[in-house]
Amino acid sequence: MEISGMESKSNLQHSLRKYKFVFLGEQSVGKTSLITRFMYNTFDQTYQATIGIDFLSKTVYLENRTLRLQLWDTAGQERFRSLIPSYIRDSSVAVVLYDVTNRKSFESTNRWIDDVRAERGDDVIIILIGNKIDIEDKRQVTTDEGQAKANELGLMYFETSAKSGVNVETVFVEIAKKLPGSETAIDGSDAQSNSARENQFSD
Ligand SMILES: Nc1nc2c(ncn2[C@@H]2O[C@H](COP(=O)(O)OP(=O)(O)O)[C@@H](O)[C@H]2O)c(=O)[nH]1
Ligand SMILES: [Mg+2]
Repeated sequence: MEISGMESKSNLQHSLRKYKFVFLGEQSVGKTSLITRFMYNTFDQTYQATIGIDFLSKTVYLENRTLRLQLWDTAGQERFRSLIPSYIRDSSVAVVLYDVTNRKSFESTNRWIDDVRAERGDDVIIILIGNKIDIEDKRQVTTDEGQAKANELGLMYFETSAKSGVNVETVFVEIAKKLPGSETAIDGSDAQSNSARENQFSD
């Protein structure tokens, strides 16, 4: 459906396509920080544990398209892992993060990628992200290693710093360009327990 400038706000909101993004990866790799950088362009050094799963929404305008992104932040702790498959189930995009200064977090990305493939097969865009590239002197995973894994598994690959903001916008723009048309978009009927929070934070 064509979105015209004359349309009323409620109609416009109704016609927006929604895309569910899930953010996965070990605890402390920077999932919440990356989302916060993208949403509010801020960074908070203090660690705030994500409790379970929560989402925020953001509307983005890109190449004549208006997209509504639903960003699902997950906790990497083992005690929440059993929840993950049900959240992956209707996702359009899975963003799998590791910390470039923590090799173990890089190795554990395979588990998350396997979970996504198990639930979504090829009906999902998977992005591998090496975060915290501002900490160059403690780097344990090279850019080439990250790129090689992404190539092997057929994923998009980026390196970011949620702290400095480098590449964060680029990641979302490049993903948005790859988003398919309505066939795999989430429709408007996603009212659920998190909707109060969505309304609270929507822009
Ligand atoms: N130097 C640096 N620290 C980061 C970066 N991203 C996150 N952090 C820090 O790493 C810790 C964990 O980040 P958080 O976003 O909570 O990780 P999550 O558990 O994956 O959600 C926090 O202290 C953040 O401030 C980054 O790009 N660079
Ligand atoms: Mg978190």
